[in-house]
Amino acid sequence: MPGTITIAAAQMGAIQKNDTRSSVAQRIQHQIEKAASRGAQLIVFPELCLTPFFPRWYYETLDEADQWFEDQWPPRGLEAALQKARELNIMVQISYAEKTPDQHRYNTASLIFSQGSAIMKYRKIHLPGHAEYIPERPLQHLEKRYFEIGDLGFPVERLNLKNVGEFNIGMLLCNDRRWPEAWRVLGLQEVDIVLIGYNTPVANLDVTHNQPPHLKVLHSNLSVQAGCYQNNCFGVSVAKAGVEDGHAMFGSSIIVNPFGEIIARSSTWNDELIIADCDLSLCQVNRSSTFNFEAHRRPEHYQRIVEQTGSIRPKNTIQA
Ligand code: ING
Repeated sequence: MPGTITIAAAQMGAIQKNDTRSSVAQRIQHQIEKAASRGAQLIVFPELCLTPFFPRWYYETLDEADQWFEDQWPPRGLEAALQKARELNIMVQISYAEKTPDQHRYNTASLIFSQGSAIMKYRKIHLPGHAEYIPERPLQHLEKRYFEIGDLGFPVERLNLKNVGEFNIGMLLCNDRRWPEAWRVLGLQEVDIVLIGYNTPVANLDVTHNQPPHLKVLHSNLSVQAGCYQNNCFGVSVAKAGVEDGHAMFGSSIIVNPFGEIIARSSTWNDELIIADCDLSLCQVNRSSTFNFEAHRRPEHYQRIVEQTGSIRPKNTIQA
């Protein structure tokens, strides 16, 4: 039975278009050092933690957008911060725009183990927004233009960590957290901890409905709390917040336990570290009762979930 792992969610404030890589790397290293000094064994950074959320801007060609992509490992300028993490024996998850040697572009998260140089990678599967410029939108959201759909599935790896024991870890990115299917694929692999970075704008992405801002935070928290409760796992959901070049993104970084309870939350839109001791034995409680998948799931009735993409309403109408 695994023990307790201390996890740090390193929320980041805005990264402006003109911020230098060294200034961002210094912020990241500072959070790593602070987390380690507070006993964290794992630190999680937001989606696109090295750059602004550049999919809000339209670039005619991918070459123009490439300025925001990492085409080397470790990412340019991050060597010292990642070396410090190894010295302090803390695992680090960073997320960034990845350009592979064979010219593929992904919205990627990488978990760097504290021992050795091995990493675990996840490439974002649920890409929100659109691929072409839409003039009537208050804000462009061009992830479908710049990124390919992730090609690694939803991996879960089993790690053995000193002073903690063995546990299973998985990753999601931003919009993924809104899709219960993504959580369930991780849950069916007995994931114990799900790491999620996000950049979520306050402004409305939907031009037809003016959604009040408080619902943005509700839906972000709801998605993670439900995902954790229904899949017997902890969630570490980390925002890039603040106003980037005039565009506001909300914070509300949270750490959630397998009962769906928020056990730590941020209260600013700045660089802010939230830390929680996560007792991984709690993942077993509902896994052997309420959400014992083997005992209670009925896949023979779930065909639609895999066979259908869009929704299809009933063909016939009954005079009620
Ligand atoms: N951002 C947002 C997210 O899923 C979004 C996009 C916002 C979709 C609000 C729907 C509603 O949090 C990213 N980067 O996925």
